[in-house]
Amino acid sequence: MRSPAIRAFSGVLAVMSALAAGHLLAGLVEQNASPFLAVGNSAIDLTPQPLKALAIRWFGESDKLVLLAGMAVVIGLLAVVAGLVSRRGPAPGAVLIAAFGTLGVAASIARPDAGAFGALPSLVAIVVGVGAFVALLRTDPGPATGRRAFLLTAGGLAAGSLIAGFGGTALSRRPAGRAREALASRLPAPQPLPGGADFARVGTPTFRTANADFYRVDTALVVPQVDPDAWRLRVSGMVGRELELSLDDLLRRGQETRTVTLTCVSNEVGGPYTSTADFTGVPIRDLLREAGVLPGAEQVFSTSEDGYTAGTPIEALTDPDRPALLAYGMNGQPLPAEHGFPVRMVVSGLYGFVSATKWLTDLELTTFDRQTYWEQRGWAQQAPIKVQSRIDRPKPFEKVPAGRFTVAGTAWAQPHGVDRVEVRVDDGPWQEAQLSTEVSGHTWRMWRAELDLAPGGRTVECRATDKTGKTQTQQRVPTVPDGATGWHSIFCTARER
Ligand SMILES: Nc1nc2c(c(=O)[nH]1)N[C@H]1C(S)=C(S)[C@@H](COP(=O)(O)O)O[C@H]1N2
Ligand SMILES: [Mo]
Repeated sequence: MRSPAIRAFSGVLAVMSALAAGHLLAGLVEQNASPFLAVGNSAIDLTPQPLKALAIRWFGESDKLVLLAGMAVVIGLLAVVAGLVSRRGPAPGAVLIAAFGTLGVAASIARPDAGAFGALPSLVAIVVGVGAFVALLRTDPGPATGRRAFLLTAGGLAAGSLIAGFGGTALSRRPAGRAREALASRLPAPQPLPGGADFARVGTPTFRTANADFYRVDTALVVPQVDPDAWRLRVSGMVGRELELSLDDLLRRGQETRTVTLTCVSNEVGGPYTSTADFTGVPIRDLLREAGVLPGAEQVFSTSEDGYTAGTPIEALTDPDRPALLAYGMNGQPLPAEHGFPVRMVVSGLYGFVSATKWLTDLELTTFDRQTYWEQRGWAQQAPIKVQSRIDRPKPFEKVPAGRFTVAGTAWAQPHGVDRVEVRVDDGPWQEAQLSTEVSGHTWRMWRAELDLAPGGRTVECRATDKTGKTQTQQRVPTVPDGATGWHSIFCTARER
């Protein structure tokens, strides 16, 4: 038989061909049924909460890339093993490859968004993987002719895998071109902001976050691609009248544009998961009135295209004072795919995991008994945003000139708004910061303050107070279950000029 190196190579090539064939087929029938992605998605859903939190802390928004790369390494090693154990013939490796494939089948069927063809890509992957492995190991090892045949088979499989892999990815990115343009023409251009809404010149973010820079947090390994023509929103459960609306139906209803700062419950003190945009869509309260909420209903249980679920208390959605939208526009553009195209929820004052469902497909009026995706994983049911502030300048451990120095940052307390921000150096007296022009209580507010920094190591801290008079607590609590608290502090070194 073949040398160990050739067998290992055959294992890797066979598994690669299998995954590529499955990926191509999934691109044609069901994107997330790709064996590689299905296993990855199951891994995300099955990962214990502490490990997930660690992954987000270490890798931030690259956590999914790290997972995919890690999976590729593990699968590669298993493929090498499949080759190495097939010393006398392809049978042991073929059995192993079929066993991995079965894992893919299980993962694709178990997906909450699995469709009728869920298992097909993984089944085809098994056939291709076993077939390729047997073909590679069976090519006559005799000299010239055998080597030619092997190289031809290997080359063919490698080229085929590349084409299938890229093809599958291209197919699952089918653009929603026409509907997107129709939507774009219905969206208002962003209105000018009042002067002095941010202190971007001294290091705060801009008041509005560009769509491309808006933070992104979700469980989707690949961005769901929803066909806007086939999209329907169902409003059901404890309602007088069920609704089923197309995108056109939604566009015919009253349109509202609100500037809202979204905040993630996973944001550590000082973290980046908060951004602001103009969201355009239909007030959720209008749809609830249309459907007629029955007495006893407590939450709107929302479901996304990819099976994610969240629960929003009805009071937050019917409160006349706070924006609560089924949004299809973001900063004058149709929602980008990463942020929930075609329609997502946006509610001021609640963390995103209980209020901002992207790729929305279902709103069900229920009681709080019905558990959501994150509740099943130890997060809270009720999650109003906690007043927070962050120092953006200086950066941690930055070296700054001693003497007068402008520190600047961001604060938020949706839906009430920020009333005051104070800063202090090395446990000294609190000094009130200057606030940017208020846009609304539903958005963040920037602050700046001139500090006098004596030479040496300095610790700068800030704290905010909201419009109800509640001052940010110093007590540090972690993000689980309902959002971190504590004062952001930065250590910097002031140096004589
Ligand atoms: N379908 C779906 N919607 C989702 C999530 C998700 O994982 N899946 N994550 C939620 C969380 S935790 C947050 S903070 C916001 C983030 O929205 P963004 O990515 O547009 O900033 O989306 C929410 N909506
Ligand atoms: Mo979040």
